Amino acid sequence: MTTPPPIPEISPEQWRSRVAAVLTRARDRSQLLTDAVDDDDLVRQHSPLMSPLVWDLAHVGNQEEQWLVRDVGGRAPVRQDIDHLYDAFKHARADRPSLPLLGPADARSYVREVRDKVLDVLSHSPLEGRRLLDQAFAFGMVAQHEQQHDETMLATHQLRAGGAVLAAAPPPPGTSLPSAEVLVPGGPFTMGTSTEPWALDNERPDHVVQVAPFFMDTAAVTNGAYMAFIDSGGYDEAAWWSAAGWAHRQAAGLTAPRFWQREGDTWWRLRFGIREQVPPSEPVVHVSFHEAQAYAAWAGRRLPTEAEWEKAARWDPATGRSRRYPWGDEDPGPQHANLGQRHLRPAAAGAYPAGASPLGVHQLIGDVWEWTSSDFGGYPGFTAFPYPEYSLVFFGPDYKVLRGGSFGSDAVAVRGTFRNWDYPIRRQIFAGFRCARDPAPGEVR
Ligand code: AVJ
Ligand code: FE
Repeated sequence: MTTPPPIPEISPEQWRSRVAAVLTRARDRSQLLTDAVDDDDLVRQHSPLMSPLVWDLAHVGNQEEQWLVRDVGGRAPVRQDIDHLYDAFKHARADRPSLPLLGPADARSYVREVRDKVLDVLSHSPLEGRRLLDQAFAFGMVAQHEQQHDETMLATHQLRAGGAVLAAAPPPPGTSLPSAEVLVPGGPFTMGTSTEPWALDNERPDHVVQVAPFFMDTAAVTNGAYMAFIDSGGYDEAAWWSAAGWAHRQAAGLTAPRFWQREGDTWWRLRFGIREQVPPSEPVVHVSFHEAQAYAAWAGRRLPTEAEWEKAARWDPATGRSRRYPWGDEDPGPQHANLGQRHLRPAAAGAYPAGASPLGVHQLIGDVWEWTSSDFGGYPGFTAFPYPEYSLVFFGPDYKVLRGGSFGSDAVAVRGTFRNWDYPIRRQIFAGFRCARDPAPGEVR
């Protein structure tokens, strides 16, 4: 049961070409997101929840400089003087616009200069002999970091006022699923990983978890289902909400997902500068944990725990083994999941049959991040690596875990074990949810 997924032996040359590919893909995305708007838009703060786009760009370069140029490469600093400006713990997002940040042209040339040095470091690094170097971990970490900020920048685009500047093809259409829910049998499964080369500290180590039998929805909750919750007065009925959720719903005046507007009987939404009718069959997105939890209670269901989510996503009933992804051990391809900002919206249920789990749960990876009922914490045996500010300082009851990635997440930054977290009131992230339930008495032997 604890047999880890097979990780093929990869030569240093193969690691180098893989690293170059993921770093280039991340930079292409960062450039697309920052070249899409003018300089005024780059330095402006589009929401107090977000940094100016030009901060994200230089922050990505500064992290890359610190880990790969200075630490891994042992090279002289490029711009040590600006470290403090791009330290996320020194200045809150709301205060970042008033810092003496690099302007757009300087930020662009800074990240280019850092990247040129990093490609040189990569070509000379033995990629072994230190934990940071083994299996090119530090390079994978930096590529994931840039892609995480690319998703954050996409969220900033969604908050930005003005016309559309991003475009993408629609995702594949939905198909009907044979059932709305499946039974996930009770028993042990292996959660987390000790072998996935670029898994971050909070995904480690692997450990056996007992999960009681439960039913998991085969698809995420749709806009249409969520409209029924609104129409039935769900936002006005305290009984569906937790105490904290209800207090927040009252204080923030929540009445619908973020970016929705009602006109008569029709729901409209703003999506990257386009106003459109809310498509009923797409997964709902831009809801807080509290809204997800209230919907689930209204529906007579509940959110899955993080362990339940991961068992539904990774556990293979044929072997008892946990796989890297719902579809198996292969890296995500376009047939498996809606990832990588290829489409700027979630896909309807059944759009990725090749990505389903062995139990028949669809679209666990991609489309929308899925809120779980679990607080963010360390697995038994957790050790912070390579720095406590990635995960450790966020452990505790303030943050809820989200799983699976969204249409805005890149394949390098999502896995069956990947863990995201945010405050339960946040809605600017591309978050939706799916429901689970306990078996009725006598329903499962
Ligand atoms: C894992 C998405 C919560 O954006 O705060 C980026 C990722 N950490 N830079 C975040 C991260 C440092 C992190 N999340
Ligand atoms: Fe960061």
